[in-house]
Amino acid sequence: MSLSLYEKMFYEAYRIRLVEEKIAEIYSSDKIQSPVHLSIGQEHIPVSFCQGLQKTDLVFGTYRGHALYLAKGGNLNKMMAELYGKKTGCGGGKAGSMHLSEASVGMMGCSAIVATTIPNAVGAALAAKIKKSSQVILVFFGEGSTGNGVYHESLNFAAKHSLPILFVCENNNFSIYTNVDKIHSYQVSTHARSYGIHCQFIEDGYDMIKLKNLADDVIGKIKQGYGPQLLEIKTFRGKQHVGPAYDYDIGYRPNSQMTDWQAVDPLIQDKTLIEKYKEQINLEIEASMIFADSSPDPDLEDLYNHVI
Ligand SMILES: Cc1ncc(C[n+]2csc(CCOP(=O)(O)OP(=O)(O)O)c2C)c(N)n1
Repeated sequence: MSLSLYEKMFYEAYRIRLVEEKIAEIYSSDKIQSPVHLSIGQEHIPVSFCQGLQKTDLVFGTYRGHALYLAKGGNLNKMMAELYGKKTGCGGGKAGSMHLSEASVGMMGCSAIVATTIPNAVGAALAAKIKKSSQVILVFFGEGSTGNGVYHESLNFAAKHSLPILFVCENNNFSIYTNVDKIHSYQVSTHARSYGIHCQFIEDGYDMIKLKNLADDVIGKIKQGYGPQLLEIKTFRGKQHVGPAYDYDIGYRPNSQMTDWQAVDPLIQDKTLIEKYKEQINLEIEASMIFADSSPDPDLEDLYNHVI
């Protein structure tokens, strides 16, 4: 039986939610060998954007990359093993949570250094254009990244060379603990227009179907040669910037923001689909943890592999 588009996307996003909730639950056990930046509250965005992509289309992300890795078709066992620092991980246990990649499905990488994958993505878009491939390149980043010079250089270069790239800004309103209004004198999607890039701001970012249709439309235009585009999506980071906890008790954002999010998040509100899929997904997650736990550690000589 084929699922409706909504149910398919719900399933994929809810699977990521449960994976990250499990990561948060086991974090204090120290099985996970790196810091974790959870995307709880934002996971439906990569899911919506990756629906219409081919394996050959390329995505780049940030340290908050679990959702993008899984949405683009990355393997859960390999992701969990990577978090555990194991040889069977997608980066051989050397990349950790912040540097997930899986080139075979077009997940090209993430970085702990803010904004650095934006020029990487522009480079991939330039290569796609030179090769006359039909690929589109997507790069996901937070609004805080737009304060980095390389973001502006990247937008300018992409616009000047009319590259096949979609800039996806997940605006969760915070750069760590700082409200973005205290940092930037501009709104991302308004400002980026000055580079000649077509931009849209999506205020009600929790409607997955709407987001998917918009992504398809914009990606279709890029594939037809319209040049780069930028979408800024209003969203919400459910947990602390880095780590497994909620952080509403420390005072930098009001509790009401959490309740506003919870009221609109389908992964909280759609009780019917939650009941339908929770157990099945949790079994898959348990299996991935057993896989990670029973995998070997990297060998000493692995330190010298994949380095120039
Ligand atoms: C070049 C650089 N500057 C500063 C930092 C420290 N830092 C890590 S995450 C972060 C906030 C980034 O916020 P945003 O881009 O909005 O992404 P979010 O964490 O909200 O997803 C900062 C300043 C860093 N890792 N790299």
